[in-house]
Amino acid sequence: MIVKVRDARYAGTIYESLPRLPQVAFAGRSNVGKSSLINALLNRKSLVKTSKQPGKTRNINFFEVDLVDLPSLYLVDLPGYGYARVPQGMKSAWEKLAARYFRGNEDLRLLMVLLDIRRDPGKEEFMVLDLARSTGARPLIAATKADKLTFSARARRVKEIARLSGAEPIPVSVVSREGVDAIWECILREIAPG
Ligand SMILES: Nc1nc2c(ncn2[C@@H]2O[C@H](COP(=O)(O)OP(=O)(O)OP(=O)(O)O)[C@@H](O)[C@H]2O)c(=O)[nH]1
Ligand SMILES: [Mg+2]
Repeated sequence: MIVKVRDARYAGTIYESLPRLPQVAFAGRSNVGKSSLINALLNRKSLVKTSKQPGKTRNINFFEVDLVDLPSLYLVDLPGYGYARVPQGMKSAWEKLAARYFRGNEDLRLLMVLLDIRRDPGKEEFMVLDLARSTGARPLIAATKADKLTFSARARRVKEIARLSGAEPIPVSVVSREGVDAIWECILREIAPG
């Protein structure tokens, strides 16, 4: 099925104050490509600000998306984890913000966990995968910046990430647009089953 985006707009930062719609959230380290991927999904150059400088996005930003012949939804751009380093044992600003966002959020259908295809999943990825499971949202790993590797290196990395995380990652690139349609298919499976 081809997804046609009718309109997409910034809707705010606080979901308690927004009309209820299904949500698809994007989590990952700073600079992994969350904002870029949302723009690619929406076919927009710069609806969401992207940056070479990590830690640009510090709020949870909701983008309301109207689709042709399909239900509307929010794409939710979470801040990159680890933007505020804190002493061991203390919860980071990110964890506090995320805990508030995930807790009791029945509208969150799918959590895309973005991981640079050249990196192994670590503590932060496992933490956010657990958070998704606690809400009942389906977690999925997107391996970003796939264009940075040769075809064979990419296949090796996909296998390795699958082995370490226990889930098959979707390789994506906003440069080649590889994986963009595959992610829409995963979104539709959650918001418009059948
Ligand atoms: N080559 C390549 N570069 C990418 C890709 N996706 C993102 N980038 C680049 O990576 C940098 C960071 O992208 P962003 O989308 O701003 O990353 P982010 O995850 O939103 O970062 P924060 O908002 O800081 O958490 C930018 O310079 C992007 O152009 C990709 O698929 N391929
Ligand atoms: Mg961003």
